[in-house]
Amino acid sequence: MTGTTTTAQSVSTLMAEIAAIGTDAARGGYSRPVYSPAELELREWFIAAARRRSLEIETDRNGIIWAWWNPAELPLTDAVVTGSHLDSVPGGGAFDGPLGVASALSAIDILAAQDLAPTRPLALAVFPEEEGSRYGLACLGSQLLTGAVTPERAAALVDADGTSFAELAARNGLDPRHLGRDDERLSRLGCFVELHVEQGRGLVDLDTPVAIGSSILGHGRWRLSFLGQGNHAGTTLMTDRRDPMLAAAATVLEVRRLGRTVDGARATVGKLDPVPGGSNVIASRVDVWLDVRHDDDAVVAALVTDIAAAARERAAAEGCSVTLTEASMSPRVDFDPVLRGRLSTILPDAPILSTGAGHDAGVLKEEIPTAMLFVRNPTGVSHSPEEYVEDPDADAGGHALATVLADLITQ
Ligand code: HGY
Ligand code: MN
Ligand code: MN
Ligand code: MN
Repeated sequence: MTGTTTTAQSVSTLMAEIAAIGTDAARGGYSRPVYSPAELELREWFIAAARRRSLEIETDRNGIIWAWWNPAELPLTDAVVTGSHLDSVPGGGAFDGPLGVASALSAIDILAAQDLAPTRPLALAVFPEEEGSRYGLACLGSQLLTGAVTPERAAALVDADGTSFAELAARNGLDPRHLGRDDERLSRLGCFVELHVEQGRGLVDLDTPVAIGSSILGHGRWRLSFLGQGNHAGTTLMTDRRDPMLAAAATVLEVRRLGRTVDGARATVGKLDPVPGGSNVIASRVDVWLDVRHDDDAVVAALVTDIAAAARERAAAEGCSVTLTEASMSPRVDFDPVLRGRLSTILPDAPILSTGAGHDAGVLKEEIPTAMLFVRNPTGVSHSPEEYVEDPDADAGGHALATVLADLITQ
């Protein structure tokens, strides 16, 4: 037996422990924005579970939690890392993020019960603000770690309440002056394998519980701000208006039309914010958040250009103006072919699937070999309360992850 002092827990048991944390009665599903009470409660849950497993726990300068399983007391280099995120989208599902964290804990229990002779340390990592729901920038924690996002850019991000990330980070024990690329931390890492709920129907159609990831679509987020003339809904004649809501609404329809003209493209407006937002007020401004994805980054860029041109036309038609601001752009990611090949050898029955969802594994790929495992979601729905994983599949995912980790830490 190597290194644990707790009874082994299955993934489904661990997931049941957090099922009540961050439920959103108004929207349905879960709302666990980064550093919200719900996400902080999940962090505490993770830390307590890691402590019960005698893991060495530390939170780094960017708020990433690292829990080390290193029974052979090896030097902290060339580590095998697994984990995911605990924050969610508003009204999201139970599994997007937490399944990868629970699977990592359960995998440790499986490894600890085996007579392994690790030659590499193992770390569980929990990355903050993967969804970018609070600050609009996806994978903020892992992007700070690698330097893909500068501390200046992160510190200046402001949430809907006007709280900057610097302020929020300081409130949660971080020093905003020390955010950013962490070469010492990165020097310890050897490879990263993230387990995640599948956010689609691939495994349902293939009738199998676990897949290996091949690639992540290129994906970005932009804000279109339509500017018009705010005014009174009752005293302003229809002919006297410069209503940005109309320009925004027409552009949303254009996003769908243009998105449909490109094979394999995903173009979405999921958030629209009129200012000031009174029901008896003609808006002065309407912000529209655009999400565009495709497995060819050039196609993403071309589609955004076309959408921006359509937005300018629709704005001009309403006597309004529009500005386009890029919030984030993550290029297409192909996971490390050698590591992916190794996972295929270890899990020969696991099919290979690409994903349209971004992940911290996509960010870390710039620094170390990364791979992903996906677990069957019978609804095929994600970023919504209907997201689901059946217990046997959750447990199968935990065992598959443990099999992969056992191989990698003893290589
Ligand atoms: O939006 C995404 O692709 C991921 O869920 N953060
Ligand atoms: Mn996720
Ligand atoms: Mn997500
Ligand atoms: Mn992720």
